[in-house]
Amino acid sequence: MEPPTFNRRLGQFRTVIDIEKGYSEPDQQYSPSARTTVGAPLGGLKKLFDHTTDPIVSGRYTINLRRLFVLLLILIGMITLWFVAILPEHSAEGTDSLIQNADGITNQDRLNNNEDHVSPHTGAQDSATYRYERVRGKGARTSLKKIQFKFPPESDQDRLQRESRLQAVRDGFEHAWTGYKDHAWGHDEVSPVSGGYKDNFNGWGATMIDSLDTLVIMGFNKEFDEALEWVKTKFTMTNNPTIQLPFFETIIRYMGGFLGAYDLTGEKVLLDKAEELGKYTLNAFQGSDFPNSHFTIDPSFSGRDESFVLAEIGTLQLEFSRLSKLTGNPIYDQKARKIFDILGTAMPEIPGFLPPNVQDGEGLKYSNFQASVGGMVDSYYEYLLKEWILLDGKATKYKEMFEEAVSSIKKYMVMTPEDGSKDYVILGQVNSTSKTVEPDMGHLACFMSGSLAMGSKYFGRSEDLLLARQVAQGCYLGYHHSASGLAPEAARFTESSQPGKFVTDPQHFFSQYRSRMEYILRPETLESLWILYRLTGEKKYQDQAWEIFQSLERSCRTSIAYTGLTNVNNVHSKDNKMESFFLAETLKYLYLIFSTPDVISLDDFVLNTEAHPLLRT
Ligand code: DMJ
Repeated sequence: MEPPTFNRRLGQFRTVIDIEKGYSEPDQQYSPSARTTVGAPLGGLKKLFDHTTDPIVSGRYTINLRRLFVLLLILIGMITLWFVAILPEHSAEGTDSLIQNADGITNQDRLNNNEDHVSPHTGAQDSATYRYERVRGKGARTSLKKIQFKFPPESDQDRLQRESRLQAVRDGFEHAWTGYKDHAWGHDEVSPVSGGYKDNFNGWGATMIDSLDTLVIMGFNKEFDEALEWVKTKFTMTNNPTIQLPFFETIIRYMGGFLGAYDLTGEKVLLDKAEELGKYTLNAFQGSDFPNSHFTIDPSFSGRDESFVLAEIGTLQLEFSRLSKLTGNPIYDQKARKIFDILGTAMPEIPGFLPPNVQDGEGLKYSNFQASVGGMVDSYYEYLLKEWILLDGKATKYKEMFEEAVSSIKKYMVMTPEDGSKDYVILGQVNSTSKTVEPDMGHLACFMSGSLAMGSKYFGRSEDLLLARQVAQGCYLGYHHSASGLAPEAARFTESSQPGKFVTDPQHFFSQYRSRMEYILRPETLESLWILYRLTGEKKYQDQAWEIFQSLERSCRTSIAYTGLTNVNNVHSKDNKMESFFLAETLKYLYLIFSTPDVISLDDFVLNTEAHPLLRT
């Protein structure tokens, strides 16, 4: 295996694929400091025992007294280091590593956490190396089987094409980041057409925090350090302690952003911020096991919701469980699991499907609702599977809940085109009582292809992989057939007289009169293409992603950054908005689909719904 070399153009290390393992890793020869530190002390010791002119006899060798003194000092130093730094950790491990608290967090976990807290680096080069290794999963531990495709060695031609696409995506991110930096630094969003900014997500710098781990993954180390400095010196959550903050967005963008960036860099301030935020988010739990949709920093201003949006209460589990693992404070993990445990007792009309609005309580019945995997419910289904993965397969109940939902998706939600094509399907909206399904699929629902694909690998459900491919193809066609090359917010089709089938528009694929025509730079289709590529190794998914990237360049790029469109069939309909998830997710998934597969491997990380990678430990 060749040692990795730093590629300045891509801002990252190039590695060579290790055929046996199926992924790339840096060669030890890379580290010059490792080599010198191994060689130098031995050489120094040898010199101490060289013949001298001022001998004290010691067998065959003569020893210089001054050198002997130096040797003794080194030995004393090493013994002190042993007692101060290494021994305490090991003795703690020996005495109570098996003690487990009520929530399954062992003291061994805490020790592992402490490893994470150790300052990872001492200088610029060290931090770059640390981040490089971390992005490639150093420190990940799991007992679940590996699901990524074992990629064979790449041809030169494929590599050149992939790297030029990777570079183009990286340039795109740099363009968006520069626009944010120049026009909106420290604010939530840049306005990509007019310039200026918006503060619509707490005013805490949403784009900054949401982008931290993307900066690390793409090797923008200097830019990351600038953003980190801003977090250290300027970021605050307490400016307005009575303002109502959206729980869901705060968790997925801010807490997820801090945790993802912490897991890739070990920068303790990021964990401190996540923990401080965690403390405030507990204010959302006001006499209920479910969190309110809004919370305040000052708890005396928090109200009490009567009903709860499923996606809002079912999309904190990854963040809260990881926060507990990293801090050793079990409260977050307990809150997260309690919600899923309650939802697991629900008795809906269709097994596995829950309505967009739910109540707090065990064994509740739900009927006559519109079931989908799109807006208001989407990431609840995503987190059932991902929480099971993050908890290393131990929460069997969540796997069962996920599988039950997948079985109902297959039975009630899948709609096929009337023309008989087997290449693609859509996931419609089901009435839970009549069981009728309508050909209406939101862009958000396109994430489901990726979850189906991962579930199929973990649970050996090979037919689910076929469905995942068909769903992704349906989502991709929504892009392929529009004038801008981008898919609408909700693609609606004409109903067929045959149940479970739909009719496509001959010109536009979806019906442009019935659909919600805006595209707000959403990532879900790219997310699924990335997962499918990593699980199957099929280049087709890279090519589709590349087509979408080119559409973004053509239809959404402005002189400042990238903008959404109010109508995907009109490239001039710029909405002057760049959501932070464009940098956190859309460009990240694009970058990852053209990276080597060891970068944020699905076998090392679980990504939260905002694409923040959480290390599996
Ligand atoms: C993101 O904030 C998250 O992916 C969320 O789960 C859904 N909406 C946006 C992206 O579309």
